[in-house]
Amino acid sequence: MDVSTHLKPTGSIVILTGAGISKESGLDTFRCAGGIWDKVDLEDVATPEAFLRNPPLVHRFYNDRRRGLLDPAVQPNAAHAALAELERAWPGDLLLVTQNIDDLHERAGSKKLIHMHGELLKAVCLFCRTVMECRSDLSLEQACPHCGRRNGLRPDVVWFGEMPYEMERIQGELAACDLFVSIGTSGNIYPAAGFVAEARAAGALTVELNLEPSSGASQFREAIHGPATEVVPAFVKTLLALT
Ligand code: BV8
Repeated sequence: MDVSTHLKPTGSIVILTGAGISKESGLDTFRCAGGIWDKVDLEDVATPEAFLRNPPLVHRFYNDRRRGLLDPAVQPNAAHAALAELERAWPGDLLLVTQNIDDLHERAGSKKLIHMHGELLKAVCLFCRTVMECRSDLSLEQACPHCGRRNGLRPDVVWFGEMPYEMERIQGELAACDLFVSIGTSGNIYPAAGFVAEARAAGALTVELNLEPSSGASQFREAIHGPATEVVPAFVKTLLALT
């Protein structure tokens, strides 16, 4: 494996995760058979226009997912735990960028983490822009606890047509990394799907860990296919054997 022969223990690593890493924790993916976009049209629930058109429908979509995430049966899995261990043990820089809005990486212990598509357990007020914890249902009728206005609370997630969070920081890390690892993402959503090209242009090794080849599989130098709870711990073990 090129990683074993080319990556130095002082190398910097950027990891991108998608819905596939949380699948074995019991959370649905988007584009697999029976996934989220098989049940609802993203144009109806995951755009600013959808929220303006029918806020109760959008709130119901995210309220259902938030309740699902808070089900005690949903716990971080061995892949989340392996990435937290890698952050603790890797001597070089490491940044974990997730497209996921669940909190399973945090609960597994990851700290150097960016939620580029926001967080299901946070809400934002359209009027005062305050971001707050949110562990119960949201509705328009609720008043913002900070400015007191009603009709302004929405999930703090990035919808289609909205700018993902911390893009400058992410692109700076991609331009400087020695290894880019993509885990559990179909490679269909931009700008995340373009990160592999940015990392390659910077001279980084690029590896895809996924159940099956993603849409961007041909752009990766290496690919390891299988369930995340198997391939991620094995890959982390290979990396830590270099230190
Ligand atoms: C933006 C909301 C611009 C929260 C989501 C080119 C450049 C830039 C933008 C675009 C572009 N082309 C098109 C666009 C627009 C658009 C886009 O990408 N459209 C697509 C349809 C082409 N992008 C945007 O709108 C983005 N914004 O670009 O803004 C801008 C510029 C200036 C000023 C303002 C704005 C915003 C994109 C974010 C949208 N929000 N979600 C939520 O509800 O969750 S996207 C949604 O898809 C989720 O966030 C999800 O994370 C993301 C990606 O999906 P995946 O995570 O990959 O999940 P998927 O189901 O697809 O795949 C799962 C994979 O796991 C599969 O491959 C499967 O095989 C694998 N798997 C399954 N089980 C396992 C497994 N792997 C391992 N183990 C297993 N057990």
